[in-house]
Amino acid sequence: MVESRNSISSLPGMLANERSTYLLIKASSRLIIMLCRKGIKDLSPPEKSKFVEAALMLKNAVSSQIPAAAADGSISRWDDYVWLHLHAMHGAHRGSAFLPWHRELLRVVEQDMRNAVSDPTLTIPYWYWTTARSSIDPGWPFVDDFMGGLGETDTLIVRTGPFRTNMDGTSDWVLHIVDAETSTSSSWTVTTCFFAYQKPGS
Ligand SMILES: [Cu+2]
Repeated sequence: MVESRNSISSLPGMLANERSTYLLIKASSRLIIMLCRKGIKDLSPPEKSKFVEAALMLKNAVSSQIPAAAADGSISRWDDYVWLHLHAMHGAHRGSAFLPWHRELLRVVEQDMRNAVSDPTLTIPYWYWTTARSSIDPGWPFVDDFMGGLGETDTLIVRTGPFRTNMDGTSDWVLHIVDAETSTSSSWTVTTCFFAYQKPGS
């Protein structure tokens, strides 16, 4: 039974910030706190920057933990997930496993992101893509303080935002795991799909 829905800030001493909403669920005699993921438009600027920080931490500061992924070039935990997604492509897509497989993947990624920034309330936001379809919508993810812009028209290389590739080639989001089958185009970074496997060229 759902008891209430409120800001976590009203639970002093438990999870002391206002970043997420929660559901307080009564199961038998226990109260369970279930964090609720938000739409992008409902994220505050600090929430956006914390999410970006967590992604960059997994990409650059937390080492790969899957030996087979490391053997394929993964150097970080984020690379691990890109590798995992790429190698699960046929089993995790176009079938009944699609939803549960991705749900579990995101749950694990989300927990890793929380650990990376020591924030147990961080949640992966939603993109309501059926309504947030252009930059005039506050839920549009491809902005410079979140996923970055759409990228160059011809190369698709992202040039703005925290995941950009600079004109001199430097970047905080260097691609290490690539899809050999579709390697002709430029990079799809997180700006294209949160867990899209990535193509070389950035
Ligand atoms: Cu997938």
